[in-house]
Amino acid sequence: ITVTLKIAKRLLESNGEAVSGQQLADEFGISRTAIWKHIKELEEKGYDIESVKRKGYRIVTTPDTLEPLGIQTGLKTKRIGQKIEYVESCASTQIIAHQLAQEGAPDGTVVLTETQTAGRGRMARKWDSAAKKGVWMSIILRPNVAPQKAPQFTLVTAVAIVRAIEEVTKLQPKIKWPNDILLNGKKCTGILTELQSDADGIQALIIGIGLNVNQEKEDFDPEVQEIATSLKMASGETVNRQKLVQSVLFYMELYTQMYIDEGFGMLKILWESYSTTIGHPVRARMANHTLEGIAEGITDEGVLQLRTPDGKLHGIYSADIEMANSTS
Ligand code: BTX
Repeated sequence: ITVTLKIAKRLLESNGEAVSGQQLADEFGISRTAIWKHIKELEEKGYDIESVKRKGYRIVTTPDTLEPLGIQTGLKTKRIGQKIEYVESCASTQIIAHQLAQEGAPDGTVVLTETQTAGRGRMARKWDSAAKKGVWMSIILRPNVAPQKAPQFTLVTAVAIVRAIEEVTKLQPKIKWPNDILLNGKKCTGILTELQSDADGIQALIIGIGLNVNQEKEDFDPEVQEIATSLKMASGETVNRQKLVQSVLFYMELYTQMYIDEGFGMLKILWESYSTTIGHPVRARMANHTLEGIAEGITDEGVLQLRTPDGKLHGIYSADIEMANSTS
């Protein structure tokens, strides 16, 4: 990173205390005038820096970007996010992450962008990714688990995101099986888990997360305006995307490690506690038939258990779920 960014990092790590120009000059081995020029450069980049007389410089706010410096300062993880690939714009962070994984990127590598021109959902659906209003991110994990354990990472990711949203805002999101996170019944987050595997097992999991943060209704594509929401629309407050990413990465590290070490048990309980589906009558639309019944729970494999009125229990692997008002 450049000297300018190193100075920003130094100021951010002083926990709100001002650092004098002389001290910075000594530490970086350059003149006070040179320090002042770097400070001006940071201000041009969008940093709000206060210069306190006789005390020095203090960063009041950082620019609203997802650049690694802002994310990594104050990041409480050991693995996830230690390496961040940031691009201002791209087709899809999934494409970049797949490429990096193939080139050997380490476990925990994160790809972040401000906007995607070809963001994707499951089954080649489109993911609307408004510029600078959301978090468009892919995480590369290299867990030493069997390929059939991969689908649960989507459920574990959903729990991590709900916890992060709860921590950073006052909102209480719900999870709709398998991978939607909802606020007031509308979708605020999508998760897409993809796999690179060979005869030896999982080479890499590429977990794509699309989190609507500060959009207004009109920032969404017209075709999703009625079904999508953002944290700002639901809470009425602008949300700091850096803090949100830090929190998501923290819970991702905590819960994916818990899943790898201890299995799905505890996480299943957490997942079910956040779910809108479990305990309710639902309609599951599958490729060529529809089933209605009560969603009783999920199995350790993440399969939805649906009991139809004739008493039979069905395992649902893939479907679109709607809440049904009655099971008759
Ligand atoms: P999904 O298939 O469950 O959901 C896709 C559907 O969601 C779309 O067909 C559309 O109806 C709706 N939709 C599209 N955009 C939005 C939006 N911004 N908010 C709410 N609803 C929307 C979900 O797939 C998985 C999405 C993963 C997105 C991330 S972003 C970073 C990474 N890169 C990438 O290309 N995809 C992932």
